[in-house]
Amino acid sequence: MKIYGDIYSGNCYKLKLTCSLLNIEHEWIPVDIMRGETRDDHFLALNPVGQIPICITDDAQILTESNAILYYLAQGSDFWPEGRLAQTRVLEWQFFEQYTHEPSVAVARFIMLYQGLPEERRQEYQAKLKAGYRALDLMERHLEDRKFLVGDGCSIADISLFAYTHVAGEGGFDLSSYPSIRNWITNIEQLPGYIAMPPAASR
Ligand SMILES: N[C@@H](CCC(=O)N[C@@H](CS)C(=O)NCC(=O)O)C(=O)O
Repeated sequence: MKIYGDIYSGNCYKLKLTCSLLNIEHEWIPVDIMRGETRDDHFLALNPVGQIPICITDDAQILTESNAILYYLAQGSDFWPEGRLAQTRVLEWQFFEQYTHEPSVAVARFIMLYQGLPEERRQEYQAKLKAGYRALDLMERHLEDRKFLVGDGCSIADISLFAYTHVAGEGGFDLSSYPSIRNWITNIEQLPGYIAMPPAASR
């Protein structure tokens, strides 16, 4: 299996983390979005959308969309819980991640960490912060009396949302008033096989 990604991108790191937690062997092929590597002909032939991550399976199928790939990786493991209701709850959180959380928390981080908060994006950045805090508030309320987002164990819902939440500080978010989120982050970091995203300074 091959995974094309940027380890500092939460969408890509969530695959790396899942492979590590589930002990799935793979070749990691680094792609630099800042150098336009997702837009060259070679990459566009693999994913016409021009985005990472992508996964090429052992039988040469090209998979796109990080949360769909997590589903592919987690089938048959505890990270994809049994039962129609639990599975639907996992999907609810994953859709929330892609439509509400990632477009604010990850984009604020991109503007700050990758682009250095340029003047022309400051207004947009403030709007992303506001929307991001709304998403974090919702997670905080849900996690007040829970160890993980769905059921008693860690699922791919947690992995999806962990990816950008645990580095939200790099986007200017202050998690000090989110104790339940901070406990949840620790719960994930303590899982056997956990692998950290390398520090942003090493980018
Ligand atoms: N919905 C996609 C989003 C992927 C995405 O936004 N990828 C970014 C990196 S985090 C990317 O490839 N950006 C490069 C570009 O759009 O040119 C997923 O979850 O996989």
